[in-house]
Amino acid sequence: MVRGTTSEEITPLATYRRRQAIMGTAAIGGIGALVAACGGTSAQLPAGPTVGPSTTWPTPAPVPEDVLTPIDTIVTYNNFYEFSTDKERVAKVSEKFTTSPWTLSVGGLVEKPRTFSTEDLVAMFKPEERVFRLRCVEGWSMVIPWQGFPLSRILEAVEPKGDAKFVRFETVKRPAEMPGQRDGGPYNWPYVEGLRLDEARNPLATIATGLYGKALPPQSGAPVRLVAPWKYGFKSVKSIVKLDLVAEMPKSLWMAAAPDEYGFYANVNPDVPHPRWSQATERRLGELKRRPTLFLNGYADQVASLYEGMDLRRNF
Ligand SMILES: Nc1nc2c(c(=O)[nH]1)N[C@H]1C(S)=C(S)[C@@H](COP(=O)(O)O)O[C@H]1N2
Ligand SMILES: [Mo]
Repeated sequence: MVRGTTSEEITPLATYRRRQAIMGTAAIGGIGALVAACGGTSAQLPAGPTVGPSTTWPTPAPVPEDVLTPIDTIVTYNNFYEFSTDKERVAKVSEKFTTSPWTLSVGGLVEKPRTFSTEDLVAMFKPEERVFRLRCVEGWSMVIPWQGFPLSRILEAVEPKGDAKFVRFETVKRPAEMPGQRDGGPYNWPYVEGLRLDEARNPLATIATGLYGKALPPQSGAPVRLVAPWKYGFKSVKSIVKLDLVAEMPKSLWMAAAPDEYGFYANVNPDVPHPRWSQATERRLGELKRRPTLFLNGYADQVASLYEGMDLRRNF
């Protein structure tokens, strides 16, 4: 059962925006307090100030039909297999996960390899709020107000070399704290994901450090994760410690575990069924009726040009 789905708990986007406009950062503190109040979500790191939309990070405005998913739902219904395959247990199992100190090492085919602390990332790249839809390959979706910045800012700082063609992301490997990494099973830890370099430079490719105005709680991928809203959720790798520029397409954990079901691109596409189910519709958490899934999760204007000439029919 998904909690936090009664209509009173749902904040329409317009109301949320209005509250923010009226109360300024106080509203953010108030919303953040909600995160802390619901057990196991206390965040150790400040996300830094949320500032208004910037012209240097062009992203589409959220559509008015999108209603923000309540924070209780976002932080109690999670896919994070390192902790548990039970979505409603991830928050509890990840409660004591050490997210500070934390570093993200960026290297591989770059001129200026560099290790950033979470504090460096926040200070250098100044997270802003962006609302994106998240569509899981399993057929459910949410609408989440993230704090983040474009991944391209990190890339600019390290200066990819000419032969760099892909970005490879790696989640922390810490079996002592992550029971899912001790369980054996079909997964070859750490969780690895990747983007083509031009996808990684698209303004929608976001590095998130917070949600609802508060630092990410562990279950949401603290302290730093990818958000690639036009792709199925599994591409949005959590708790990243390593980012490498590479020449060859990285093999993701899911490509290794189930190559017939999960590919590299994993672009949201209602016309390409998963081998075991249709992708034509989705259940927006908090809604009763399924809704149609949108091509590229509704972000075609921003990202369709990346795939010109590609056969998207096998693009699962
Ligand atoms: N390291 C890691 N990242 C991960 C996952 C995971 O199991 N491990 N699950 C993915 C999947 S399948 C989804 S749908 C999203 C879920 O993000 P959320 O729990 O914040 O909604 O995280 C993705 N990132
Ligand atoms: Mo997912």
